[in-house]
Amino acid sequence: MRILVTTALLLAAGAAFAGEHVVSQKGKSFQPGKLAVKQGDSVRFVNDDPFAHNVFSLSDTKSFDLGSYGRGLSKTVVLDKPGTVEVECAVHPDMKLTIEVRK
Ligand SMILES: [Cu+2]
Repeated sequence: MRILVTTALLLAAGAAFAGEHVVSQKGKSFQPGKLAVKQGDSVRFVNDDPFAHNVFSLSDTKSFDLGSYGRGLSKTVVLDKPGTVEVECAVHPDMKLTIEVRK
């Protein structure tokens, strides 16, 4: 499910086939809560709540920590390996997102 492909990002990155997906953090949940992307795609996490969220994953497929940031801000991660990535928020333990990265 490809949410959004930003032409400007593709031009800037020089990666003709990589897509960008956008996940919103709203109402203390990731929206959508499940996402399928292609290997090499990026996911941008936008904080649409009036308080800070965190984004991290301890998955073998992709381990990362984007830190905590407030309303209106976003950070991006590139998913360069196929597999399953479980994304969480350190501030709100109930927030979970599963990303399936396909070859
Ligand atoms: Cu949160």
